[in-house]
Amino acid sequence: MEQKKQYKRYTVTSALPYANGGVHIGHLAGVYVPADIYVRYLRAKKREVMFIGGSDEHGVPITIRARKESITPQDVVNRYHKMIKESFEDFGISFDVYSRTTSKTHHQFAAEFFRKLYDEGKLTEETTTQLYDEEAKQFLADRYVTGECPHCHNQGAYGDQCEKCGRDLSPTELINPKSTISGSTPVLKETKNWYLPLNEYQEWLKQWILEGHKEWRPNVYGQCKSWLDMDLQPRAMTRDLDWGIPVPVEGADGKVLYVWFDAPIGYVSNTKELCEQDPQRWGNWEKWWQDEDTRLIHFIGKDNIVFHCIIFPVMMKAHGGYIMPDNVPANEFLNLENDKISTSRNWAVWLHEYLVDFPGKQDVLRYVLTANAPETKDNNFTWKDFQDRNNNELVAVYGNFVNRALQLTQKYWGGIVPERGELLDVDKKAIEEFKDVKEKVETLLEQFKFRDAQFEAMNLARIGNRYITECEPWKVWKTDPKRVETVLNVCLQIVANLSIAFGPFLPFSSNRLRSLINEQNFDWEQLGSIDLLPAGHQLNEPQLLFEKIDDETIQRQLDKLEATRKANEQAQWKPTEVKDTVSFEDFEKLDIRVGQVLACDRVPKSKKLLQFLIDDGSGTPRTICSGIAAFYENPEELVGKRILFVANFAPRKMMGIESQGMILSAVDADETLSVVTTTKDVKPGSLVG
Ligand code: B3M
Ligand code: ZN
Repeated sequence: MEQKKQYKRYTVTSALPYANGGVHIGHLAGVYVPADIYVRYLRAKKREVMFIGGSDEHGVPITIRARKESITPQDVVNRYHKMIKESFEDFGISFDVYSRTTSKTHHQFAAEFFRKLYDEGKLTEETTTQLYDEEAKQFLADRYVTGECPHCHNQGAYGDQCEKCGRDLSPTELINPKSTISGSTPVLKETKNWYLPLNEYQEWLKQWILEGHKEWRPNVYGQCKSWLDMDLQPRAMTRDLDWGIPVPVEGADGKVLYVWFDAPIGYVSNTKELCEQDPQRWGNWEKWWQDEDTRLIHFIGKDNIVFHCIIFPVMMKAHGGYIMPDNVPANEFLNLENDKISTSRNWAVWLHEYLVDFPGKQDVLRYVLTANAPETKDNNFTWKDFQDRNNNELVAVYGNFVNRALQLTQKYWGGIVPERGELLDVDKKAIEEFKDVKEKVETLLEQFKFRDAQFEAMNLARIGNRYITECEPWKVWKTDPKRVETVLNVCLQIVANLSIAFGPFLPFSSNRLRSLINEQNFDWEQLGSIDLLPAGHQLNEPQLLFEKIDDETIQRQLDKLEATRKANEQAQWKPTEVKDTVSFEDFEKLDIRVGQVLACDRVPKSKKLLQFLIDDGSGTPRTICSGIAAFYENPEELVGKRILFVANFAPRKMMGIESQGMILSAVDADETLSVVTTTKDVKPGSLVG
């Protein structure tokens, strides 16, 4: 739907990532690339816009990581704030401000915000019982309590969730709860906290969102509706914790503001910080947050919808004076090779690692993540798709067209833009086709349809490719050089248009393209024009805009993920449960012996079987077949080894060979097998027991 109102300026926020890890492709695809495309577009349209980012540096996960590494939470956030900020810069995420919630400005601002709500009686006080660690002398955040899940009896469930059965829990539901800080059993203790009575705002929220914002993305609107169809409950805005912003109220020692209270206020305090740094340029912060002529847009991932559409708006409404978000274009999730991206399992493509492996290829990733953006449903990133989109779209369509146009101009006219003569139908058709690219891209961007918008930009290159292929200037050159002048002139106009159209999406490539055509000063409004490069204009030496990515490079990434998967399997592996008790007599019925391998070969025509010839001490070698061929590439390596085998199984035929017993093997965590050997050179035939 069209936006309803003419706004004077735009405040664009993107979720503040937790400073307890790096950023990966999921972050970029979900939030930062679309937000960046949008603000680059707004700037190109000469709209007044502020793009706000920053690190979220409070919350329990940060304290847990600090404890694990025996450093302070401040150390943790210092490390990751720097790293995250650099990654964003590297990928051209063009924040006007990127600050942090541990800044002084923020602490003060958030505390004042809370204090105002408190003073005006907008918060309710409630005393509840919470788990308390008497040894560590502190209340325990949900994540600091583990115990047995009451549903599936997983022993390692957390106080907020059981990762095995996926159910949400509260820490008091756990069977046998333990504090992860001291290991002691927590006790229940009363504590007082301050709550935001969301229930009092339910009707207002329904009106504002369900009636007023039917144009929001269906996933966002739907999530809001399902919240608002239930009765909203008051929600605690303070926590018993020692990391965060101290609650600015008498008698609240040892309590901090809830991280989801202070984090969104971070958008505002970061604005204030920027305004104070450069008031000339930005004016005062109020104009960005409290002026009805400002359009507020939040870019977030779907797990943050309730905080940005319900809780933060209620906070701002309760405070008074603030504008409400006009849209919250939240994305769904991006998976990686069909598996959920996970920081703890290291199942991710980290931006800092990507740049080491693909230096200078930021735009390739930006392109692929937008082409495959999880706008309406969860989507999947695969390295194969990454390679295909690079090779078949960026290289074969965009890069190839630009290269042909520049190379031919170089070859025939020394890189000088030729005159455009009389236009034939084929020229007119191409020009007609790309004229409405501007309107298409704009309409789609205004609707937050970044995928489709980028597709339209690429369409310009497709038009160019079709046109140049149809006109075949390299053939016509011999017979009609005048005609070639016209064709190349049109091609070069399309090339120049591409540098404008792709500007918001692929900023690095657009800059390079502009230096190749030796013209930096295009205006977005010129998009669609056929007079961007005047005849006689000198271009620079042609260079490739994109390069192919080969199979080995992709294979290396797949191998890296495979190694991660293996490592995870190993880390998660637990021995199976011990079987039912058996008597010694039962055990004694088994005749297990030591044998020495005399020969070991693959059984012809079988992928599975190895044929062992064993010295079992009897003087007659024994043949045993074993289905472990997959685990021994060179079966000969087993020759000479002392192994264990069951000697009293009835013989049975396998692939026509009579097998007399069974070789004992151990099953490893990844289900690979290893033949069991002895630690001393025991005589073949010796009993095992
Ligand atoms: N740090 C959660 C997240 O990174 C949170 C966002 C805060 S936005 C104010 O998903
Ligand atoms: Zn469970």
